[in-house]
Amino acid sequence: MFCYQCQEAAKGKGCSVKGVCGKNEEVAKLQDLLIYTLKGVSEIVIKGKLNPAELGDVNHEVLKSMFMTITNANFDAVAFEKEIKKMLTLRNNLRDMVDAANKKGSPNFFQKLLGLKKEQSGKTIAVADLHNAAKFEVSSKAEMLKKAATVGVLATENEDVRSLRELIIYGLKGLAAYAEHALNLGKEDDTVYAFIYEALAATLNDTLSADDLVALTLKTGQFGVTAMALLDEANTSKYGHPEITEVNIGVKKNPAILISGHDLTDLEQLLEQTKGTGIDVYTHSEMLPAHYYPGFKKYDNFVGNYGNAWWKQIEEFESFNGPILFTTNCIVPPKSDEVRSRIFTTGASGHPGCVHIEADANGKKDFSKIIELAKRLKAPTEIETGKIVGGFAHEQVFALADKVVDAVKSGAIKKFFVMAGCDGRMKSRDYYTEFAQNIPADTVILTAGCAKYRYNKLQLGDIGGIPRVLDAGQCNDSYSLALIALKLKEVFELNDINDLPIAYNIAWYEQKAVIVLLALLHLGVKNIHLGPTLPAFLSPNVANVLIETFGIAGIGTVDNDIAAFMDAV
Ligand code: FS2
Ligand code: SF4
Repeated sequence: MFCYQCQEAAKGKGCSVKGVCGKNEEVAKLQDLLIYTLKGVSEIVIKGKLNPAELGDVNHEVLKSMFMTITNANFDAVAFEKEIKKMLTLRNNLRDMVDAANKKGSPNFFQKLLGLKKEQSGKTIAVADLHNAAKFEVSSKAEMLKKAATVGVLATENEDVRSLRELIIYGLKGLAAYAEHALNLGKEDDTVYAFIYEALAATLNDTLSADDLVALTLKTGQFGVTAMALLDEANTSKYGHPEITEVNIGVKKNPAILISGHDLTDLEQLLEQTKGTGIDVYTHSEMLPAHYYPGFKKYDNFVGNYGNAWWKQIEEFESFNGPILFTTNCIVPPKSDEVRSRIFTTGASGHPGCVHIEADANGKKDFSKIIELAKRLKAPTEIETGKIVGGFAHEQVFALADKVVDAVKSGAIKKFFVMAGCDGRMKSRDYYTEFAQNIPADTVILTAGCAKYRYNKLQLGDIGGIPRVLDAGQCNDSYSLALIALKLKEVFELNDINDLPIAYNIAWYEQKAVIVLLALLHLGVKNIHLGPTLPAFLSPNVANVLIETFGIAGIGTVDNDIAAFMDAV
């Protein structure tokens, strides 16, 4: 195996024996083969000139497949085996579709007479001309693993081409995750599917230059913005705009279910099914921002947030005592059978030994098994008390715009720090807590994603009633932070988003942070600092392009970085 898609890649280079995340060799290889299959599907769509608007099931399954390969989403080899088979069937159906269209559209007698080529007469691809990704066949797991060993990341020999291809693929994985959440709420955009096919197919194309791939990387960022906007629209049209909300971090006396991950439709269904049962529901990690939506406030049993960022779950799930439902990443493989027996997965997530709950044809999920188990288990053990405040997504901040603008004009707020992204278990991430503690008192942190847990429980106070940590929501709500920046640019009548008193010090871990980064680059944001380490998948040359073109930098010491940020603009 070889995997270097996340920030914890072994020795800063890549995991080659077992993932630091817990992913084993078999799952890593099956993930590689699934991605390869998706590239083949994409080539057929592109070369066969198929219309993504007519490919419903294929589009949806591509999103799910991509999402399954995101770090910490799915550790279940059986689920990958099934998904590869499903995608191969869909791929072969597409090929047959193009073949049939070819036959129908072959030049007729008159076209031949006029010298028209096949390309001018219809959808034309000969199976023989397709890339192996669009043609290979495997029927057993052993064959899958054998094939996978030849098609992984290292199959691309040139390290710069490999780096750019993987940067695009990781961005697409994040994009697919956001598009899948939007889809679950009934919102989709065919241009997003069209781009996924274009970009995946391009990663098979050996004739593309590094410049072509850099352009495609930026286009990935453009569609990242489209997907985040789509999800924002899906979430807010269904559940209302997030508003300032205090969330309880202590516990109540009832038995309870903990819900983790990012999917709000899963949460809604769980709340509907637990209503009136005497079972409370707590959010975990990236699900915390659900409390900010008006649409969830009507549920009396939606009582608080339990624990911290994903990587602390080994201890925190022990003390939660009740069942846990993962709607997406980030799963840490449980250490005990007892905890494993309390973990349920759904959607793209999965783990061997944990019950997986599938949706029916209408997207409905039956969570009764989780509820029954909760009734038999103890209430959560309290691990902390108090409240945290959040809900500063775009509309809420726009409502406070006058106050914010006055504070900037009067000098009460000197700078904003965008500290969105992910948290992780590396000790070096203490940097972010220290950074938050040490930035001047006249600065404000804008956050989103699970990165917030490094400082959202510090008592950093407020500036004239504006809290010094403004949490917009989940990692995808980084979109809100971009809208806020664009709004401030408009209010202050600036030509360049980089002239605002906003500094970007982003923590990354998995591939959703990659799409957030690419989206910010597409929006013209420069001088983003990325930590705690730069991605292992950036070759020195590709890293240089990012440094020279966009001013991307790593992190240094807290004191030096704060001094440099405060000196800039
Ligand atoms: Fe955090 Fe994990 Fe949000 Fe990532 S809980 S690192 O999934 O996407 O962020
Ligand atoms: Fe290693 Fe990260 Fe890949 Fe897991 S996802 S195998 S930790 S690089």
